[in-house]
Amino acid sequence: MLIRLFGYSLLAFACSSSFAHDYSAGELQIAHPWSRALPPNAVTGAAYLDVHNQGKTVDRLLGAQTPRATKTEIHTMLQLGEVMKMQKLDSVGIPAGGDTKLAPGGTHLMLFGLQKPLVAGERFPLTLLFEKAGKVEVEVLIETAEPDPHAGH
Ligand SMILES: [Cu+2]
Repeated sequence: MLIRLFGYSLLAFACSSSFAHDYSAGELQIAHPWSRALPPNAVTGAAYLDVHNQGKTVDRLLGAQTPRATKTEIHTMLQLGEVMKMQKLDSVGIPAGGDTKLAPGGTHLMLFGLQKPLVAGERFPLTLLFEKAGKVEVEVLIETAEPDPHAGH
């Protein structure tokens, strides 16, 4: 019951179109949260999304939580010689008037201790915590491949 402890956001709301998968909270717009479908034995996964900040000051993503995983961390990828390593971040900035993209190969939300396999087509709730915009509840769509940003969704 992690989600109950963490609480629901009063700031977040989904667009009215049944196909839209975007959220806004304060000065932030969050586009298409998604996660890659994984084999049933996978114990860790990742979630991705785009955040646009239409405000005049920077905001920061401080963390996230979902009942689908025991722990969620912000990670980035670091090139160490020949290998890419993941490194935990305390926060990630969303510049004033700018965008921050959480995507495969870059900054992502790491989901540790998956409570259920990530099956394509399913959705799960994710609570994002921003420094200024506060808590934002979104639904993560599980997909087999990275969604085309130019396709309507
Ligand atoms: Cu990671």
